Amino acid sequence: MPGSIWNENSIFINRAIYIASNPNVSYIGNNAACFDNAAIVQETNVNSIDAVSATPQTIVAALTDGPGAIRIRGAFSADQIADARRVVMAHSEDRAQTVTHFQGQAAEDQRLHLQRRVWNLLAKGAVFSAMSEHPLIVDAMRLFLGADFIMGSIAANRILPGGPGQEPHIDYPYWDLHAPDTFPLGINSSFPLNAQVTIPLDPFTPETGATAFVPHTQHALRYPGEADAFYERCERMEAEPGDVVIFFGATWHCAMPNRSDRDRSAVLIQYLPKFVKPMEDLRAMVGEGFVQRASPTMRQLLGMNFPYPQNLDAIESARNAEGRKGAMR
Ligand SMILES: O=C(O)CCC(=O)C(=O)O
Repeated sequence: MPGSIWNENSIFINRAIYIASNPNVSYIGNNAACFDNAAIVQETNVNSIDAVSATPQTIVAALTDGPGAIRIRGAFSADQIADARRVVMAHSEDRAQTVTHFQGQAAEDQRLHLQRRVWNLLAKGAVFSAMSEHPLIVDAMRLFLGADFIMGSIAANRILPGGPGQEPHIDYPYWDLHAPDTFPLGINSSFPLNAQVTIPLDPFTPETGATAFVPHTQHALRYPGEADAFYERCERMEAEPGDVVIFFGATWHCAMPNRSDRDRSAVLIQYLPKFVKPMEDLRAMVGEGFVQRASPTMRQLLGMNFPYPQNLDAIESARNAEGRKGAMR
């Protein structure tokens, strides 16, 4: 394998080439038909692309047959980034004790305070609505997760100088797949149940703790373990403020330690298909006023296009709620 498939101007190797050139890797994708498709045997340079050239199709290709992640240059303005960063810093200055994930080691080492989350960002600034409704991202998510996809979480992850990295993992709803018996028999990544968006608010470099990921690990859905040599195989999601990284959360990844003398913050957005229970109860957290003012896209992101679960027993008037014909939910 080439040393890096993530750097600027490099090309990514798609799944078929990756597997062919790695005989020891047992990434047998779930969609066997892909291997018969000559089109995906071509190398494609979509792992880093500018916002003007990116299309939903290039993004989805990178998440499915590509390495699992794509960086889009220049998706957000300097003003948006500055606005978001100001809010995140203000809300995390004295809130070291928020819930976090994959930080078992940091908790044991008493270093949790050097990594801070800011949850419920929609309620903390209009810029976060704009970020989550970015038209290119929304169109890509419609293609990847289905037209009625929802937002499961929008939060910031701030790692202070000297702050710890995370345990290599995969994301919600796969995040406890280390207990596979709690998932349906035969679960696989042939269709996605998650997409992640990282919007760096500070430079993401190896020194500041840019997210690490192992390309192509999304093809075989599995929680990474000790024997997987994550740190020897990983690439870094290096990016500048204004860029956005979109990845399939089934790709092994983690935040890395911040070895610099500056903060490293990012907005993290989780998107899900309409039927997956969201991780943050966004609809309740934003409040009624926000919902009243919400755009049609935002109402969809809050799950309002998909009205289940419902107390069907409490609906008084008889009606047909589902089906091709005459459905009224
Ligand atoms: O902040 C990062 O670099 C990644 C965070 C992440 O993967 C997570 O919290 O699940």
